[in-house]
Amino acid sequence: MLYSAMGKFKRIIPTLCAGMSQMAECCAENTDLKSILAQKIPKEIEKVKNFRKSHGNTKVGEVTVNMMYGGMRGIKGLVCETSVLDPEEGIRFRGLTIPDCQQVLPRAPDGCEPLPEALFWLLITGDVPTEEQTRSVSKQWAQRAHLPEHVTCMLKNLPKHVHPMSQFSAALTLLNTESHFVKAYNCGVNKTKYWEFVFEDTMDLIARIPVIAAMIYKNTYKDGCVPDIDESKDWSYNFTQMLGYDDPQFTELMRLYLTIHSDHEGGNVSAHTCHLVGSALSDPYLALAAGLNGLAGPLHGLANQEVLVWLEKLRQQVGDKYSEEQLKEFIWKTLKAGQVVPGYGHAVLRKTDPRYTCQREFAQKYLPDDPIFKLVSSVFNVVPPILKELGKVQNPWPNVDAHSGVLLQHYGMRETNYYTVLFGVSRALGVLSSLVWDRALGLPIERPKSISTDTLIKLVGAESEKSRTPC
Ligand code: CMX
Repeated sequence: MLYSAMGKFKRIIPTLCAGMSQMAECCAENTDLKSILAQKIPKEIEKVKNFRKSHGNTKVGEVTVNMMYGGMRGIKGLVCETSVLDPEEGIRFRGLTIPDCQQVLPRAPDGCEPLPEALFWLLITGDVPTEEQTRSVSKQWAQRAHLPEHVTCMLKNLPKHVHPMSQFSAALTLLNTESHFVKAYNCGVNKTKYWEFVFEDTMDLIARIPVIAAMIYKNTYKDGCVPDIDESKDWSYNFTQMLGYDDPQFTELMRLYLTIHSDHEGGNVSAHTCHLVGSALSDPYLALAAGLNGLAGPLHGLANQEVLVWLEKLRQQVGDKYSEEQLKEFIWKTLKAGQVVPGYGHAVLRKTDPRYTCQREFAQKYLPDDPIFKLVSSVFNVVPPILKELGKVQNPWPNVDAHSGVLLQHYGMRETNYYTVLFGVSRALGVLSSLVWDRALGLPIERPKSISTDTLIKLVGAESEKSRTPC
């Protein structure tokens, strides 16, 4: 039985849906995700093999000197199946936009937002799951959530001033005692079977992450008690209960939040790091921990913490009745101090991030009168023209991080240092889905070539420039 919203969706995007329903129909009765992947993987391996055979030496782009010094921006150097980021349109998860996902992915019985379990199924298989398939993932994650004593003990004993992202990364690193992949590798498993163990680690990891995240929250800011998981409920419900939030609206927000932060194609810092570290056959626990260490940087995921801190400073200065002039003055002060306006700009996007837009829609629906939401909206009117005026900013529009904090604080989560942990819980869905496919396709260790400036100068035939460089 196909999920009921599929019919509605087919009317919206007929061509895409024809392919999708075909794919889904062949697997729709099956709730065993691993066996579905086992059917798909050989076909995908064959497809890539044939493609490389016929087009292995076809050029897909060129590399300029600026690209090499400029963070490899624009170099097509990675393959990522789970999502694609269009500069104008924003993210598509396996071809579906965020509004598409909101329409077709299964929801909780009492909810309107997609379940992250369903998004995970979509990311890893390419199919929209049925309600039964989604429920089977919720159940598996609830059943796999147990943490070993050494991890809970370490978390309990960390000083409270250790940043929640450092706690998160440390816990994941320590948790690799549980890795199926490590055990299988040490027993000499055949490499064609690596993906199966990475898949098992992925399922365990995603199951355990909300417990780790809740422990960090409760130990650092509250009473340290984390309630048991209810196996009949979904991943986000259990997570919000463990965090100590009883409000069904906050749970709905988490379902949306955990869905939209999951994946942003392969080249962003967290995704690329996880892929890179995994390519050395470091296990999924270590690869994810590495990715999250990247997410913890203020130019990447930590920007959502930075935004709220920045908004709070702004609010302290201007209060709740402010003029555009006051906002402009504050923004210019930030820029003149040599800082970035957090939550604005993007390395790939050139329009407002649809992840910003859907969070704004959530705020308009549930918290239209929240003073910080109003401030976020006013800032949106003022920042882009100023960033354009600077002349160097490629994208003056807001990204996902400009809006997430205001929603969290509205429901009482005011611990800004914690916000990136929520981002990390979600990001695990995307980067681990890709990691399973990396091992399934047998991708090799990543090792691009680097050269020195002098070699580069020689390579492009600019030796005369070299002689002009100061000693
Ligand atoms: N405020 C001020 N200056 C900005 C800016 C912003 N929001 N965004 C870009 N710029 C500046 C850059 O710092 C750079 O200046 P210099 O040439 O003096 O170094 C110049 O504009 C060109 O940068 P760009 O090509 O437009 O942007 P990049 O691809 O190099 O960087 C990003 C992208 C996101 C790091 C940058 O826009 C930024 O720092 N934004 C603020 C932090 C933020 O919101 N990060 C979250 C991104 C989303 C995520 O990963 O979660």
